[in-house]
Amino acid sequence: MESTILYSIRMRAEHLALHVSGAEDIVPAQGLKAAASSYINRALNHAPEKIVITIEKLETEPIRLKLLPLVTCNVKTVRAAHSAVRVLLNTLNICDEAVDTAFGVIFNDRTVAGAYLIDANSGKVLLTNNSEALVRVSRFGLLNSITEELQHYLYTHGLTHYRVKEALLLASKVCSSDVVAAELCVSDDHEYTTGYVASKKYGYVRLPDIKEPCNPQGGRVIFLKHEASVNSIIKYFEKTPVLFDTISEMKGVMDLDEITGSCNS
Ligand code: WAQ
Ligand code: MG
Repeated sequence: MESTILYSIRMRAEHLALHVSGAEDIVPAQGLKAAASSYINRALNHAPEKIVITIEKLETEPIRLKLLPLVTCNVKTVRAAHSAVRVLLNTLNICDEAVDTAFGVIFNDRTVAGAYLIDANSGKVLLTNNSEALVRVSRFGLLNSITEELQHYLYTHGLTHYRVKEALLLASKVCSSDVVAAELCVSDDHEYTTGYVASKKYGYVRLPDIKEPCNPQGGRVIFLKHEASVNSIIKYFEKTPVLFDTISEMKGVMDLDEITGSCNS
């Protein structure tokens, strides 16, 4: 693997000038065709007017990282899921104002194509050059030799949707930064009602029923421990290539207090 030339391959598709599908990976040259073809198939499910595939040779070796452990929190209603979000975020030292700001930017009718950065202590949406610091997390992929193993673990827990794998990778890159307290995600897909709270401490915690079906609202928020390094953290999220080469524990369904309790030692 040492001297293999690697490429970042990214797809985005648009329908009525809105982003409707996206995907990305880091692969060697011989993996590009298969990746491009699967991305085109995926994009075609969204009746796109435009599909953009970008392929770029990586100029630096990707950092090798471990995926977050995964667990599904036992919540049965939207109300219970939202309360679990608050408990998880509060135990990660994210203040109630920050949780309120996050719910406000996620559950509204404005669709954006990136994640908001919110200060965990003040609850303020962070700004760069006087505009909201929306960040598009990019340049991450899964080492080919562990792709099947990860698929196997996910399938064992009934997690067959491609969204799970991709969100786990994205969240694992986000939480690898020491200035990140947590990430909160709600899909903007009408029918996809599972979201997550990810953090170094609790891993990737899936929350089924984070919204009602037929709700097109959604979004992502990254909570930062302190404001100082917004520009460098954006650069890390957007540009630094990260390749995941190790899988962490994949657990089944657990109660919230087991999840928080098991890590509170
Ligand atoms: N970087 C930053 N923000 C993004 C990115 C990105 N690369 N891609 C999407 N977003 C933001 C954007 O605001 C979307 O509106 C929002 O996230 C949701 O994106 O069962 O499907 O692609 O474990 O709809 C998570 C749960 C599914 C999976 C996430 O998100 C599971 C999902 P979506
Ligand atoms: Mg979506």
